Amino acid sequence: MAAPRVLAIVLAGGEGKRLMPLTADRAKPAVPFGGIYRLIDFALSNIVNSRYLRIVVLTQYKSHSLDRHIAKTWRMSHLLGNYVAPVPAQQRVGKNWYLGSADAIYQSLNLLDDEKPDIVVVVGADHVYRMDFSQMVDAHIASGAPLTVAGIRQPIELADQFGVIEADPDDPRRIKAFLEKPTDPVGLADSPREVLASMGNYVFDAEALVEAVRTDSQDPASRHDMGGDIVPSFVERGQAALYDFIENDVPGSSERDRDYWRDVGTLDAYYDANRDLIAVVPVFNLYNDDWPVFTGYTGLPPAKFVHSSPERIGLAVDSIISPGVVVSGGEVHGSILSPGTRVNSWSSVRDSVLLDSVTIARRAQVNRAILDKFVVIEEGATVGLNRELDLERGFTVTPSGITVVPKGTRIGVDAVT
Ligand code: ADQ
Repeated sequence: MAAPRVLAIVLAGGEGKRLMPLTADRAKPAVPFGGIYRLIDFALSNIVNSRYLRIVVLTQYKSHSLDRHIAKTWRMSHLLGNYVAPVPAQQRVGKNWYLGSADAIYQSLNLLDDEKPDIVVVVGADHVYRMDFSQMVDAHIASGAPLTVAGIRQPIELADQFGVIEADPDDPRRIKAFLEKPTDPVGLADSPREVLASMGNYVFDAEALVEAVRTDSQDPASRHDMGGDIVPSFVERGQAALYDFIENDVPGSSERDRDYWRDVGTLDAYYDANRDLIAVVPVFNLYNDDWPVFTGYTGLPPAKFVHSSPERIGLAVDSIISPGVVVSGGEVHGSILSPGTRVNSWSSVRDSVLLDSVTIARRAQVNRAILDKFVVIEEGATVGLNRELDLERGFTVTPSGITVVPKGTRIGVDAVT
């Protein structure tokens, strides 16, 4: 049988309210991650590494920095028939401009007409993981179902953030029931503290997808959401198959990072997933050359560390340091430093995530904080040492006590501007 024609659709229009202030003026998939990446790079790298090279990215909310990143990083050769095309919402006017993810696909159905795929792989853009979608596509074809949903076990406390899948006990590859973000979830029979969560990744027979989003567009009661409306409609008709992520085996994965998947939906999850990258034996290994994570290369010079007298030392340990960073006589521990950041003498950065071009002046201290782009911590100023003070200064402090400082803020000893 000839290989099926596959089109990949990346849903990249999410607002990411729970990641505020990092999403104040960028879409969630454009949020910087791991020093040099944006969240969307993980989904796009998975698709490209799976050898699917026709990709549309549906953008919507505050998509400027996302569009720029895609144009700079992900341009492919149209001459070879390969592309990554950002497609903005089709500019509806009025309050219906921003509808759900199924509406985003409906508004872009002309792309399916042009491309005429047999199969459409639909994935979210805000997760950190490795997945070979070709394995899921093979399982989808073998199942004979028009829709396959990828599932992964997650702690039951998180069930209200996910679509929860109930597999058919007589045929575990069939989905018997699906509840979007249930508040009273039932745990798995063999593990009551876990549920099987939808990863927000789907494989559709193209015709079935077109039919489903067309029908959904006519339904005034629908929220036009993939997880809330489209998936349940297939499940109700007994037409949805399950693909368990545990079956996926990506080249170069270790025992430790094989099943890694993080929904970085909250600031704490974002912070934790960043720090997963720096474990001595990483829980998520960026150094897997068999399944690279691609991103834009900035042309910045290498990172540099200077000063090593007894009086002051410029160093970084248990950390990720990006190109263009200069650590000059300050100390960095357990942190992620993005391109262009400066750490100056007698300062200290601990257990923190610093986005691009942050400046830490002399004798400043940063502890358990996320600093967005262009933040300046002035000489002798601190952040993250006193949570009450950080709240008084108007910063977000997460439930686990991480202080988040918005883009461009200057923190002085006496004032914040
Ligand atoms: P959520 O992530 O809460 O749950 P949603 O906000 O619709 O669902 O986001 C899904 C993806 O679609 C994200 O990548 C987002 O950026 C994108 N998106 C949202 N609205 C969009 C729009 N109008 N245009 C384009 N893209 C849009 C979903 C599923 C759950 C599943 C979790 C897994 O609904 O069933 O468990 O993902 O994280």
